[in-house]
Amino acid sequence: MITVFSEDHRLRNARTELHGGELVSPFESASRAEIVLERVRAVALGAIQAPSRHGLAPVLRVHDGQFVEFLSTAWSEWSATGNKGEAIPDCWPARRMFQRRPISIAGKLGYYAMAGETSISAGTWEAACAAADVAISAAEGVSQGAAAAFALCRPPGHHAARDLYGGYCFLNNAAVATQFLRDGGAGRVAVLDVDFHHGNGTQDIFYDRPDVFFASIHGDPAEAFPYFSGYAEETGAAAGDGFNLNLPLPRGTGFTLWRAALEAALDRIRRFSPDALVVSLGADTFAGDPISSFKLQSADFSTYGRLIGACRIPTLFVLEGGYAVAELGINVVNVLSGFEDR
Ligand code: SP5
Ligand code: ZN
Repeated sequence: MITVFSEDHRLRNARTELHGGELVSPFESASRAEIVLERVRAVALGAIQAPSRHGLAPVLRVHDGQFVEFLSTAWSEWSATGNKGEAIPDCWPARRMFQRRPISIAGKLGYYAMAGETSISAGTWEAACAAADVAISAAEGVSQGAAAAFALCRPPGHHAARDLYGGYCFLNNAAVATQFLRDGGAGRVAVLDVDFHHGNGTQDIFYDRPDVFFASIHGDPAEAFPYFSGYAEETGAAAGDGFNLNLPLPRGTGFTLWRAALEAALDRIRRFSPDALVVSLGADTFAGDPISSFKLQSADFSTYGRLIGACRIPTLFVLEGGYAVAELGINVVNVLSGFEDR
C-alpha cells in the first residue's frame, strides 16, 4: 500500500491547547506524524510519496468559501491585532443569539469554531492545505485502481464541517477526498470513522446526501467530545435520510463491544455497495490514549484492519486522531497491515 506524506505537516506547530483550564502543549503534535512514518518504513508497508498540489478547488467542493478565506487569513489578522498568544475564540453564537458573521477576527473565531481547545497559529493554514493535498493525492491512487492507499495527514480533519473548525481540525481531509472520489467517477462512497471521537464534520458535510454513506463508532456524546453530535438518532436528512449511522459506545468500551459495532457498520456498508471506502483512521480508541476512554489493545488494531480488508472495497485510509504517541505508529500501521493480510 502506498503512503502519501508531506513534510509540511510540521508547519502546524501550535504552542497552546486549552485543556483543563490551562494552556498546555497540544496533544496533536508533529511527533505523531513522524512516528507513524517511521513505522510505515519499519514494516516496509510500501512506497512513500509526496503529494501533488491540487489548489483550493477540491477543498471548496465541501467547504464554504468565506470559511476558507477566514482560515487563510486568521493568523495574520489575529497577530496584526496585537494579541500576544495564539488565536483562541472567547465568544460563540449560542442559543437565541444572532448567527451573523462578524467583521473582527475575535468575532470570526467564535463564529467558525465548534470547540475552543484548538489554537490557530502561524503556519496552521499552510499545514492544513498540505494535509488536504495528501488526502487528495492518496485518493487519486484509489481512483486509478489501487486496492488501498494511506493518507498520512496532519492536522486531522473529521471535526471540520463545511464552515466550522475545531477539535484539532481545520479542513476535512477525508471529506475532501470523498468528494474527490465522487467527482472522479465513484457513484457511491462510504466513509467509516473509527476515531474515538464522533466525526461531526464529515457527518454534517454529507448529512443530506444519499451518495455518501457515513458510519461512525465513537464515545457516547453524552459523555465525550464533541458532546453535541454523534447520537444514534442522527440518521440523515432529506434525500440522505438512512445514509448516516452513529454507533455511540460507553466509556471503558473494550474490543468485544467495539468489534460488534464495527461488524454492524461493515454490514451496512456492504449493503450500500460502495465503489470506494474512506476510513477516517483515528487510533485514540487505544487503551493508553491520554484524552479518550476506550480500551483497545495494539493487537486489536490488526484484527479490525483485517475485518475492513475482508470487505474487498477499494479503500483510502486517512489519518485522524490518536495521542498515545509512543504506540501510535504501531497501532495505525497494524490496521494497514491487517488490511493487507485479509
Ligand atoms: C481529531 C481528534 O481526535 N480530535 C479530538 C479533539 C478533542 N478535543 C478536546 C478533548 C477534551 C477531552 N477531555 C478529556 C479529559 C480526559 N481526562
Ligand atoms: Zn479523536
